[in-house]
This record gives sequence, structure tokens and C-alpha cells, in this order.
Amino acid sequence: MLVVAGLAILLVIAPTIFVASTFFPYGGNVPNIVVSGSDTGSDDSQPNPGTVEESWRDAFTLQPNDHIFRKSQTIRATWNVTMEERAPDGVKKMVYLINGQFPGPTIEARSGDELVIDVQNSIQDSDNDGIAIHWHGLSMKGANHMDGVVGLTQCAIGASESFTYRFRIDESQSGTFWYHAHAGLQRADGLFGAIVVHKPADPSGSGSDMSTYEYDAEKLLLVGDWYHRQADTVFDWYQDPGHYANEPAPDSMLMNGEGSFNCSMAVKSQPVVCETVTTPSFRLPDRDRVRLRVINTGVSSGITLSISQGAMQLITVDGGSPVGNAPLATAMGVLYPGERMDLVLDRSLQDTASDQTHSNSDKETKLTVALDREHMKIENLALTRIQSFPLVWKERVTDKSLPERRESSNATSNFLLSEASGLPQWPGSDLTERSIEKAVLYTAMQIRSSFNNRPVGIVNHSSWMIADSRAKPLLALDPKEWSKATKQPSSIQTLQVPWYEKTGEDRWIELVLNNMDDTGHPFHLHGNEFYILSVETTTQLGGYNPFDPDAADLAKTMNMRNPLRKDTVYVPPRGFVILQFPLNNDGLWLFHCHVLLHQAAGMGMVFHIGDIDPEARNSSSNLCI
Ligand SMILES: [Cu+2]
Repeated sequence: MLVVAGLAILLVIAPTIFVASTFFPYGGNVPNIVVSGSDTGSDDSQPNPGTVEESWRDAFTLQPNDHIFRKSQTIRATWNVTMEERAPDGVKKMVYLINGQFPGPTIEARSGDELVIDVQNSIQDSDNDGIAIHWHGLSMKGANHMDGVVGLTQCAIGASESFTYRFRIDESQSGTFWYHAHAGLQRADGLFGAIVVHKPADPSGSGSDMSTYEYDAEKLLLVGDWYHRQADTVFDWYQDPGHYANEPAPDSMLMNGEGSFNCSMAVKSQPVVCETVTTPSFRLPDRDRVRLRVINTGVSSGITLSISQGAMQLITVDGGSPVGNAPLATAMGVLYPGERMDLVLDRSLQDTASDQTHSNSDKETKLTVALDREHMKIENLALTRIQSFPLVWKERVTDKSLPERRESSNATSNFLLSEASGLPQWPGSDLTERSIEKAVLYTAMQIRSSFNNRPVGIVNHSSWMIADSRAKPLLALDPKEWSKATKQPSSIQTLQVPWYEKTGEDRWIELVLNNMDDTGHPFHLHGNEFYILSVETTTQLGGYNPFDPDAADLAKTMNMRNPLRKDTVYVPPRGFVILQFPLNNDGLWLFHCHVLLHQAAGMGMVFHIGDIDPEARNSSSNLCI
């Protein structure tokens, strides 16, 4: 069945190639071809793979055929950033908009494309502290000053100012990425959007993700927790010494910018302006297998997704990193803030464990999102932690075109992302040719009496807090001045920026990150992807399992065979991770917890890799006062 489907894909792609090479030889867009009759059901052949008919598209439907067959090009956009009152789940709050949109516009590109994005700060708010945009997961090679981190690589874009981000997506990168604010807490108030980098295919269509994973359409799912108060207010609550470093739990959740809050759940202590809205539905095109690119855009909660009919298969994580063990499942998680997972949803597969029905119309299909409890020590009675949304597949009209349901005897009910592994062919597999630097880090959220009993995030003896968003960033300064540009929550702390001077494809670093807290932290590294060799958590209640370099069984527990490549890794409570990556990207790169409240409280550090490019140094102070 799948082989036949694969042949059908190639046959339909063939005329597309002809058009591309005849009329668009120099990188113009391949036109969308919609097979006539696919809407009426009069023809039960599959519509053109990768192209979704216009009437069924929304802002989150992807158009891979516009990108996978063309040459690399420059993609330009002008973004006007404003802040306006919106009620994405029925509750009004001020939300960041890009060109009037929340979430911001989706960028679709291919590997090797250059992005030129002109960002204009048109926010009218009087306490507009300035904005900056980070391109999460992209390597930013040769463009350290475009990484968008206020205080590290640039000054904030002030009111009525603009800044042009210009960088090339590396030829080696493809997959699901996203962009978000990296100034203050703006990400929590909606300043984010998706970047999809399509993997180019050769003219025969072979080697395309569509033929490798046998799917026919692509859709984005930006999903995450949501707070009704503005992020600065949420952070002030968190920093209040009376709350003992407990994170405030979110109030709601959003799926592609929409949610549905039950107004009667609002608690008296937090009055909201609320209008009950209908539950948003998630629409999928008339295809049997759809690639769903899922991004956790939330502030603090991990997410588990499940579907009530059909099955899903995990194919890649983060920036297109292939998953080697990918069972069929009806639930998938936990996906932490900053992480991505790409799934193929297949409505013709059924999970034999939970679903014996052979009729699509018997019951409505649901997509269920569960927020993890981990950072909800203080319960929020307003929150419905597990919510279901109608999953609507566009149906073909005639019965004969409904997919035959195939039984899958090996579907598991819940696949844990922590059990995913990569492929055996990873570049570090030949150990003898690598030199490896080692670094051991310890991280924790601590309450510091010297910081008025506020919670602070620490990595070794250092916190990442900037002194002034309009003063020169580290990239523009001599290393001797770096500590002055940052601040530390106590006098016993000093800024530490380890420098790995020698770089090259054969020079690697092994990074151990110990988490001393009893909650986990998803850490994100800018500019670099790493291989996860080990994830260890404590084995006993109340115990602590720090990294021990002399442990006899350490080598045994390290996965040198098929480690997963990622840019964001969940470090379990009282445990550690061991990461390896090549020191092949010169610059200053932030490594921080992606729980925004922890990040804002200082849980981050900077790696200095190789030399700083003089051009990056000069232009990083362009917006500074
Ligand atoms: Cu954290």
C-alpha cells in the first residue's frame, strides 16, 4: 500500500518538475498545481502532494512545493511590530502583533536561502523597552550579530527604530524552527512565529522529505501555555519573596494563536475581561498522511499531544533531526518550551489498542493538549490543564475515496520523547579523529538573601542578566568590559564566559550540565546543535545524581551509537545531560533555560567560541546609545 502511494507521489511530482525546469530555470517559484476534481470527489486519486487547495489553506498550512524544487534565493520581509488588545482565548490582553498578526507571519524557505527581515518597532506603549528577534535553531554562521539577543549580540530596537536582520540559512540545515523575542519577557506576550526550512529535493523528487516519510501535506501547530496577565506582571509575582520561587501557573493554552477560556473559571483574585468563545478546531487537508510540525511556543509548561482516532509517528525533532526509533502512537510528549517535534498524522492507521471502529464518521476526532504539571506547584484554579480541540480532516465526498483503515498492531498508546534516538550515522562516531574539550556545569534556581530573597538562576557561579538594554552588548566590547555590561545578583558571583579558542570540524566539546533542582530545565544553545549522549536522572527518592567523571559505568550509559541531534534539551530534576558538538561556529552564543521565567531570572551563560568577527563586532553596536 505504501509502495503504491510512493509511486503515485512520484508520478504526480513528475509534471511539476517539467514545469519547473522549463519555465522557472533560475529559481522562480514552482507554481501550485491542483489536480482538478479533487474537491468534488469525482476523481479518487490523491491531489498533488504538498500542495493544498486554496480554500482549505490557513496561515499555518505549508506550501513545500514552492520551495523544494527551486534554487536558493533571498527572501525579504518587512515586519511592523505593534502591541494591541486581543482576546486569543476570549480574555483580553495586550498582545504583540507583526503586521497585525498573532502569531507572527510564517517564514517558509529552503536550505541556503538568505533572509532579509526589516523589523520596525511601532509599539506605542510608553514603557516600550525595545525589541529584538532571535532565530531559534538556525546556526547563524558568519552572522553572530544577527542572533537577536539583547545585551549579547545587539541593542534593543527602540521605539520608532528599525533593524534589518540579514543572514543565510546554512545549506546543511532544514526542519522546523521558530523566531521569538529575546528582549525581556516579550515572548510570553506573543512576539513569536514559525520558520520552516524545507529540505531541497532533486528534480525527480527522490530524497524529498515527502517521499522519505510518505506524507502528502504539511501543517504547523504552534502550541503552548498562555498567561492572562502581562508577562512583566507574571514575572513580578514570581520574583516576590513571599512566593518562595514558585512559578505562577499559566491560565490557559493557545493553539495557533487561539484558545477557549471558560469565563466562569476565572478566579476572583485575578479578574479578567472575558467573553466565552467557541473551541477552535484544527483543520487538516484532504490527505491521508499529513506532516504536523509542532512547536512548543509556551512559557513554562511541557506538552503532551494525543489524538482520538488514527495514529501518529514521530519523524524528526528540533531542526529536522531524524528519529531512528519511531513507533506509531496515539500520544506523544513531553515537548518542552523551545522544542519541536514533527509528526506524521495518519488517519488511515488505527491504534488497535484503543480504537476498533472502522468508520470515520462514528465519532469526532479530537486533538488533546495536556500541559505538564511540573512547574505548577501552586495550582491555578482558572486553568483547564487538559483540553481537547476538534480535529477536522477535510473529507472527500464519495464513500469510495475514504481511506481504507489499516490496522497497526504495534501502535503504542504514549510515546515518550525522552526515549527517542537518532540515526547511527552521526559525525562524532569516529572518536579517534576528534579532540574533545570538556566542561562541567551546574545549574539551579536559588533564593538569594543578597538579592532581597528573590529567585535567581545560576549556572556555576554566574547569572545572565544585562545591565542596560541600550548599552553596548558583549559582542561589541572588549572581554575585559564584559562584566560591567552585565549584572550579578550577589557580590560573590562573577560573570564567567568560557573561551574555546581553537575551532574546527574535528575539535569538539563535551558538555555536562548538572541540574541541582527538583524540577527540570529545558536548555537551549544558540548557534549550535548538539548530540545528546546521556540523560540521567536520580534513581532514588529525594536523592541527587550528579555527574561523576570517575563512575565506572559512565561509558556504558553514554549513547555513542545513535544519539539524537537537538538544540534544546530537557535536563531532568536532580540529574544531568552529556552533550557533544563540534566547535565550528565562531562567536558568542547563549546557553539558557527556555522556561522564560527562569531565563529572565538569570538562568543562562555565554560560550565564547573561536574568534569574534570584526564586522560582527562593529555592527553589533549600531542601535546602542
Ligand atoms: Cu528552567
